[in-house]
Amino acid sequence: MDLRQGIGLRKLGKTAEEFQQDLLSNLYYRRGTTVESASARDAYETLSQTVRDRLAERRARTAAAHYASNPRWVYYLSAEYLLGAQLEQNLLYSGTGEIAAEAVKALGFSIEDLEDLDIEPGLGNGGLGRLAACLVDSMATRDIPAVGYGIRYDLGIFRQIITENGQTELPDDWAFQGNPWEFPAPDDRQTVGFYGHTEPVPGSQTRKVWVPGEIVLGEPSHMLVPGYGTETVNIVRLWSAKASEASFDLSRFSAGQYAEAVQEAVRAENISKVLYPDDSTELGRELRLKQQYFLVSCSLRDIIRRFRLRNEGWDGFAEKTVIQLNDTHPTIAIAELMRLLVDEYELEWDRAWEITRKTFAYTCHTLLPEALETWPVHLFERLLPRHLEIIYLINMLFLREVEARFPGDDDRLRRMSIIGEEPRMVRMAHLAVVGTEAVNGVAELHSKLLRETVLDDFAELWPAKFQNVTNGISPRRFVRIANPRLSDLITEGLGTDTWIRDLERLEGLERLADDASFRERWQAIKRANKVDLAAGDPDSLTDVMIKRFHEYKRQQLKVLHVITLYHRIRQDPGRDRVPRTVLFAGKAAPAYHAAKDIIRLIATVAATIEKDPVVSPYLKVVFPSNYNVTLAEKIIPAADLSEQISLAGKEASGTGNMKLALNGAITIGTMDGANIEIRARVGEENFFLFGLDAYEAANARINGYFPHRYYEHDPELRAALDALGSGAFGESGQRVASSLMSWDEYLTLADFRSYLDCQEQVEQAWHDRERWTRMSILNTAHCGFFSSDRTIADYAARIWRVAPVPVPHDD
Ligand code: B1N
Repeated sequence: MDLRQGIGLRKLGKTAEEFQQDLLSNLYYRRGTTVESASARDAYETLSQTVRDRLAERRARTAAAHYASNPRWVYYLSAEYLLGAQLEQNLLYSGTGEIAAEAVKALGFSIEDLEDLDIEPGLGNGGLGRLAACLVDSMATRDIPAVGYGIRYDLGIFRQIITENGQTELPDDWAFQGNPWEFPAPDDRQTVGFYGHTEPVPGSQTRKVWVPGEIVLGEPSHMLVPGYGTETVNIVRLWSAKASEASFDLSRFSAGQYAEAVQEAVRAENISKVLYPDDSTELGRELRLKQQYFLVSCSLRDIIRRFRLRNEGWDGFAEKTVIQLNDTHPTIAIAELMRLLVDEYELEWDRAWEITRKTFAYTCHTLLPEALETWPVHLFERLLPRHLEIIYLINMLFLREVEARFPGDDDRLRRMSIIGEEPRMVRMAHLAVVGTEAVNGVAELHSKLLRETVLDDFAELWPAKFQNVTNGISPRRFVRIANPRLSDLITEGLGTDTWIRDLERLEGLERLADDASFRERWQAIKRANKVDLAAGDPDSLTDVMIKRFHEYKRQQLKVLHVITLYHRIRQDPGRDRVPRTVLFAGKAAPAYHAAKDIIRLIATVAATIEKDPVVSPYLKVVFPSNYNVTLAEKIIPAADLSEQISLAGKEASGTGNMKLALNGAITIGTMDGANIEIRARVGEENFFLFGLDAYEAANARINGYFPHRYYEHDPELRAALDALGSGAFGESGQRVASSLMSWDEYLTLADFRSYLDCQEQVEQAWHDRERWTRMSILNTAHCGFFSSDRTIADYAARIWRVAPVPVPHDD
């Protein structure tokens, strides 16, 4: 199928000469400059356009194939996307890497120089946002008709600078110089209402008219999401808030009141101004609820518009549409679809409810109580008055259902209600469970704990609704792009590169773990990656902990380990030791003071060790600034040891654990999240396990947990905490110590000894480098399951019930 034939459009060429021609043409006619005066920026923009054009052609064919087959669609709603840098990915996915390099060279630049100008859109916080990006990648790779919807924040996750004083935050104006990967689509703009009041509709029990008090426009633009090794190119559609023309107050402007004249417009556009920089916590702020509703309102209207292109009426809607809610952030969509169907399209309530419930599915990403979103009823009532009425009605009918199943069980009604009492709150997770067809957790343990704890009443009522879909990661970005050396060796070893699309094929590496020359090359690649990273001695054990800073993840446990190593070296300087480079990277929410104290403490410990000539030959602590997808791609290939040391039962899944294991790092970890599944696959002899399990951890307080006891009974722990308490590592260190000694919410001290003993085993294994390298190869070989392609196959088969729609080739 060649869409261009009908309109006589020239086909974009596959040769280096043709690519070069297009590059020059873009340089002259779109960029408006010449070869002689082209800057690196000109070259970057022009190269990006030239690559983008090749994907745009595939995008047009994809859209045509989707239109022709009128398929069932997946719509992924997420407040966050961490897509990563686009240029290298799009060169790979369009197969233009080599010809592009040649063409760019002729302009006097190298691809690597231009890749440095390719800024990643940091439209997310951490794992949840990056998961969304991996899933859209895999949906395209699996030819699933899908659109990802999100918010185009002007300012992404803050830029972090680490100094001896800890973290400072700067705004991330990521698109300051433009974003060549984006297609604005102002024609598809939507209108969103907020505030106001509702009015009854005469003769109707359920219909209402909502008269909003504020109107904001949502303007979409999209980024292309190509599949790997297939023709499909899907999109992620991101909404920007724009003030309507009417919000500019011309009369005030004319009277010289310039600030007042634009006040309303500024307020409207603030909706998509900045990403909330919190992760795994909930910040009950009005602007955040506004963002959520803005995303949902724009996206649902767009989904309905798209449905109407090929379908009439509402009968087919739930058959043609599945909307996946990425955590509770877009859950207001359930009330919004009801509002659209009942109020605007005048469907009967029961029919609307049947359609709504069939359309949505919900993924929960946490167990932490502080991350379960709730909104004060009074805030909801003011901002979204009609939605609150709809939620009340949904709740009443739902509680009737519960009452029928469990008559007289008032306590159960209270527990399950969508509205919590004292203070009155809307519980978004309850709305998400009630209004969807399927609910899933993100790793086996997490899904089980959801059923047994936070959502137990719901699991009892609707057992079939609850499922597990273990997370995964894109093998393209986190192996092929991040680690080209290892990728080439794997391809050579397996005799094929099909593993990039079919990651379970990595199993074929198992037999190569016994091949001494293969092991030698494997080890040499790890070393070369460490040289590239330039974080420390490439022959030292590179021990990495890269993730958001949160007390439940227990960076503080790692710090206690580092301080203990420091003490041991000082006490016995002559002994032969395993040299280690401990690398921390990650951001803390700006208002999360305890996490920022831990960052500052690490910076102080790093400086103290650096200055100490006795210790520094064996131990180095590094903390590069501004951890993001781009930096992760540099660190992960260089890691020997992967720290996954959260308190069991707290990390829903983790995905960094998968990225590191797939790149041959060996995990030291607890029985938490997906660690358990990694260990089951790589084998217990290839995984360093320590600590309490989730049930032991949950029972610890019940049985009486006194952190002081551990302090008293463990001299090394005592020495570390005393050093912190003394102020030797600054005031942050004192605060960290006092928090650990007084309450220790995440049982750090309880797991200290087990963790230290386990680190001794790590060093034993490291001494035997042949053994270590074997373990490393086997980690990669057995982690193929953690491809997000498998995750998507699971969602497609068990939750979405969608089939792929192949896009025909161009010749
Ligand atoms: O989602 C990831 C998991 O791998 C991690 O274990 C989990 O911690 C993470 C509120 C969150 N859960 N909840 C959030 C993010 C932002 C926000 O404002 C909560 N992130 C996770 C992918 O499943």
